[in-house]
Amino acid sequence: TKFVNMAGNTTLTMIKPGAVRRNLIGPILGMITEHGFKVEALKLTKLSARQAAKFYEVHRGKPFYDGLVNYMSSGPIVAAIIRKDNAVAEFRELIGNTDPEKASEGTIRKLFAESLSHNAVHGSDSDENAAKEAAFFFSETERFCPEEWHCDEDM
Ligand code: RTP
Ligand code: MG
Repeated sequence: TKFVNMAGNTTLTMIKPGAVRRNLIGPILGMITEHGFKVEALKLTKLSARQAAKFYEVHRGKPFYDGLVNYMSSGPIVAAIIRKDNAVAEFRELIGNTDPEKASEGTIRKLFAESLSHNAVHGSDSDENAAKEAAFFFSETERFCPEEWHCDEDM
C-alpha cells in the first residue's frame, strides 16, 4: 500500500519537548482522539539538532530558527500521524494560534502551551507537507489502518 494523502485525510503532529517534560502526552492525545482523530502511527523519539534543522528547513534564516531547532532537539517528542476528514485544517483549528495568547479557548495551545516558542504541539500546514512530514518519521510498516477506517478510499 502506498500512502499519498491525496484526499487530505491525514496530518502529522508532534508533542513538543516541553509538553513531554510536563507529562502532557496523555491529555494531549486524549484531546486529539476526543475530537475524532484516529491514530494511524505513533512514536516517542528524539530529534538530533540536524534532524530538527531538516524538519524545519522552510524556516531557515528566520530570527527564531536557531532557537526552534535547539528547542525541538532538547528532549523527547511524540510524533503521530492522525486521520480525520480535512485533517490539516481541522487539526490546526484544534491546536489554535501559534501564539497561545492569541489561541481560542479550548484549543490545545491555549490549554497546554507555555509560550510562542514552547507551544506544546506541531501540526502540518498543508497536505503536501503532511505527507512529507509523515515520511520523515514513519515507514509504511509503521502505519496502521484498520478496515473500519476505510483508508483505501483516499488512495
Ligand atoms: P508548527 O509548525 O510548530 O505547528 O507551528 P505553526 O505552523 O503554527 O508556526 P510556524 O510559523 O510554522 O513556526 C514554527 C514554530 O516556530 C516558533 N515560532 N517562533 N516569532 C517567533 O518567535 C516565532 N514564530 C514561530 C513557534 O514555536 C512555531 O510553532
Ligand atoms: Mg508550521
